[in-house]
Amino acid sequence: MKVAVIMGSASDWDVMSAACTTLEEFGVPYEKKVLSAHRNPGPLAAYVESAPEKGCEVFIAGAGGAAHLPGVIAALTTLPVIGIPVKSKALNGLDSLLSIVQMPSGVPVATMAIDGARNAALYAISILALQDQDLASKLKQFRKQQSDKVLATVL
Ligand code: RP5
Repeated sequence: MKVAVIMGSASDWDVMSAACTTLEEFGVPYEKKVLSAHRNPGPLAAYVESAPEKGCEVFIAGAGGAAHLPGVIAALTTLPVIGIPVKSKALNGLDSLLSIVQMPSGVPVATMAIDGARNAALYAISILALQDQDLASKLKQFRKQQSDKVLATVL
């Protein structure tokens, strides 16, 4: 795998699945896992610390509420961590967003929009594309198709 996709609960899957389908679209090998920072701190640490041995180069982590999962992962690795604030029931994801985006200086998490799982995968792909010409070409082609689609719009 190149990317580890971690979510705090199976209830995050409806949002997080978009990251996985996007990675599949680009042929990026990934592994998905449900591991909670507060319910499974030990197994989470073991997973993050062993992921590089399996080829992992980027982490994508999604959580909602007091969403400390991406920050805890970032504390355990120097690999890039991309955080997805999952929309919560009580505060519509504002709690998740602020928990993830406001990382104290020294341990960064690249924070996406609320429920921004597709962009998380695209950002992971941009990182991997720095060292992978095929992936860089696919990404350029994707952007061109996206642009062409807008330009071809007839109202
Ligand atoms: C977080 O709490 C999870 O990431 C999820 O977004 C939220 C609710 O989890 P469940 O109570 O549905 O398991 O840890």
